[in-house]
Amino acid sequence: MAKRVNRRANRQQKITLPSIDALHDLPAFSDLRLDDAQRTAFDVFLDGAENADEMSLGFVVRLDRGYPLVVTESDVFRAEHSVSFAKQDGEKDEGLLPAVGDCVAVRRAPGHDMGVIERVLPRRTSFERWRGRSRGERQVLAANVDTILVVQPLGGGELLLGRVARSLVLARDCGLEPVVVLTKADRADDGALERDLGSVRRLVGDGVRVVVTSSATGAGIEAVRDCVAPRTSAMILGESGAGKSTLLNALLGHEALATGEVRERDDAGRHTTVSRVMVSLPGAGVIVDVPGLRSLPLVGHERGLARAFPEIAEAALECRFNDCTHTHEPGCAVRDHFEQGAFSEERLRCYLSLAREMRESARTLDPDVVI
Ligand SMILES: Nc1nc2c(ncn2[C@@H]2O[C@H](COP(=O)(O)OP(=O)(O)OP(=O)(O)O)[C@@H](O)[C@H]2O)c(=O)[nH]1
Ligand SMILES: [Mg+2]
Ligand SMILES: [Zn+2]
Repeated sequence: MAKRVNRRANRQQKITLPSIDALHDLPAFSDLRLDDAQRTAFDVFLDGAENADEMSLGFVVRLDRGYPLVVTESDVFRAEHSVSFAKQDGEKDEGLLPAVGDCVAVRRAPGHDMGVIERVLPRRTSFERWRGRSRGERQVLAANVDTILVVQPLGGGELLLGRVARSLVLARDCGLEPVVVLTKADRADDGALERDLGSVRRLVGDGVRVVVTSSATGAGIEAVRDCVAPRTSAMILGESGAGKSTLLNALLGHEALATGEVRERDDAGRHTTVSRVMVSLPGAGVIVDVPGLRSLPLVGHERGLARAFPEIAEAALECRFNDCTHTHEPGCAVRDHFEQGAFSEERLRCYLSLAREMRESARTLDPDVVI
């Protein structure tokens, strides 16, 4: 029995990672933004570090099966995290481990191929989701990104408006700017396109850009590029098969993600081993591609809900009952405002459904919902 376990452990260690030479479009250190807090934190850390001359500032630009690839001003190399890492402050929170986009203090001893990440420097932003069955499990999907490209495919049946709304709440909760990217426009006829675009626009309002694209015809690709300014970074969020990697290839002008990326169509959402890949777009910023995410539970994202639906959240403060569900209660200001035309039905419907979900997840602490 013990033997079998050992053999399995050995096999797991023989993971082949893509060779660095085969990776194209990696961002350079100078493509990424370093802020004052990060530089200061690095200087402070350096002060107390042993063999400080082995230490550099770097960015994590890929995670292949959890293994970080780091770029520094002068080099690109694989790294592992220092042993003490996961236990910083006595916690074993996955949120403390390096995520793609992280700015890190990395040590590389002379003659070593591998680096060791000693510290994750303060995150300017952190895009996270809850996963699993307890409140404690949060996953940082990308660090230091500015924009979330919320991808939804057209022409595949009913457009999942609720999914768009949920993604906006997650982005706003982390202080990030969402942009809705409707992909595969070539699959939708004019009537369907108009209908879907109309309902998305009524949902998101004027404050969020909506871009219609087709990687097949090239439509809208430049409009996506315009959403990712030089020296900013974005992450693509969408379900498996939504066309995220294809969109990225269209932006790059070649099949960038061919190096060992296996597209997974895992409807059960069991992406336990994942690659997260940051690429640098010609004439623009960087984008992080991640495997499709099915489950995006809302747990305690009230701030994101209020930011994504500010006029509804404000109206809710005027309701007679402070636990008003805005469905049947007397003195409900949300329904009053809605009847006066203050916001669309799409906004109201999504707001109510996400607010209900959050009430329930707060009660059961089981955010593992599938949408
Ligand atoms: N007709 C059409 N098909 C597209 C378009 N974009 C992507 N596809 C197809 O959609 C399928 C999925 O595309 P991917 O780019 O691999 O999807 P993904 O979102 O990266 O999926 P995961 O990596 O599994 O999360 C592929 O068969 C693509 O050829 C498009 O604009 N038009
Ligand atoms: Mg993909
Ligand atoms: Zn109400």
